Amino acid sequence: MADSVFANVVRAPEDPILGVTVAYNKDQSPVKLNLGVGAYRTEEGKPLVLNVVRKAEQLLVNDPSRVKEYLPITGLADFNKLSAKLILGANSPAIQENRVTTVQCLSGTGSLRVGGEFLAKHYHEKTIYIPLPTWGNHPKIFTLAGLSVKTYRYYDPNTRGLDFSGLLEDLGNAPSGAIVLLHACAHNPTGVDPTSDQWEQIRQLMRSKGLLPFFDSAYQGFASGNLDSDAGSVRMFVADGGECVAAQSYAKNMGLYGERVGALSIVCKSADVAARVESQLKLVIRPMYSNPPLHGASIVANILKDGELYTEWTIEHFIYLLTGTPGDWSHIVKQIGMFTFTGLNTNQVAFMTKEYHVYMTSDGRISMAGLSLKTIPHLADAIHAAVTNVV
Ligand code: PLA
Repeated sequence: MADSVFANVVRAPEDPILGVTVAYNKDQSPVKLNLGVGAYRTEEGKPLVLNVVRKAEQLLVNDPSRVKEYLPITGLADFNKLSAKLILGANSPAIQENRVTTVQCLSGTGSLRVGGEFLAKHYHEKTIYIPLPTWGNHPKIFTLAGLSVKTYRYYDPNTRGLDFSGLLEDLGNAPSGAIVLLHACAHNPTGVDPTSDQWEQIRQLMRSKGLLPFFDSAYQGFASGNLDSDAGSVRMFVADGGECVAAQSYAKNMGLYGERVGALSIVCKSADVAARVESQLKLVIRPMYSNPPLHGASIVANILKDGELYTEWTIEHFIYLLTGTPGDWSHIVKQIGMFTFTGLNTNQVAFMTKEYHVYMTSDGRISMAGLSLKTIPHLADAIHAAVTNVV
């Protein structure tokens, strides 16, 4: 047999986050626990679908007038309008003045990628600053989008809090016009967010240097439990009349992970600019995946536009935020969002996986949403053993 034409393809490593699920799926142990990917689970560790999502889905199924026609390149119009309102606020002047363009994209990741490619093509400064640390996919997304990626200091391991002076110093030294990736709330993986006063100082510094804010909003509702408060950082930057970019994901806050529902909004100075920006976004999207999927966006639109379902969503969502918070380490209580940055090192993580079948990313991040009352003792044992046996 002749060699494969692909014989020189080298094996790539598994993804640092999604690869944890691959390893977990292979484990046969009955006590195994997956705290890798940020996804809500029931007490039994099964994936959780919100009731309100089931209801909205049922409405779609029961409606025979619904067809499977292609969506426009920019996606479902209702979904886009409602998404802009969710992040910018119902009474946002920017929306009223028609100077926001919103396009439906493939969840948060797709929104970041489309936004990145648009900026690489049409924005004058090609450097994007991302926090250190950040979600592991950020540098890959923006590099492949054609931007050059640099970091700014964000987390201080000694205080397990924000390195605010480092952040201000690094953004202060960034070239004017550079793009800055900001986690709108519930920073992943650290769970550390700036206070409103700190956000205000960041805003002033960024505006004074003409730095372009690119918000990643993957956890709206997870930091405070309140959708509006969690969009406060974004709204602060819109209220000053300046421009910004925002990527939204419904993966976590509506539990729509696999439906891949998200939106990219670009807030511009005028309606005329927004229209031209949108025309170029279409040129980015069309050759990439032509147009986005219909089903998930229809679910979101149904929930967001219906008063009753909307209320149900906000309540149901909040209840799941309150499940399982183990440990009494003060940083765990202080850190917010879906994840806890435990401070466990790579060796301790490897030990916990090998000896206790507990799966998490090697940086020590655990997804709190993967825990339940039943599994907390097992995790506590595992952490105790790791901390006492492994340095
Ligand atoms: N932005 C941040 C900060 C994220 O944490 C994630 C997902 C995304 C964007 C993208 O999510 P989406 O494309 O599914 O909308 N982070 C997860 C999953 C939950 C992942 O890595 O893909 C995580 O476990 O970190």
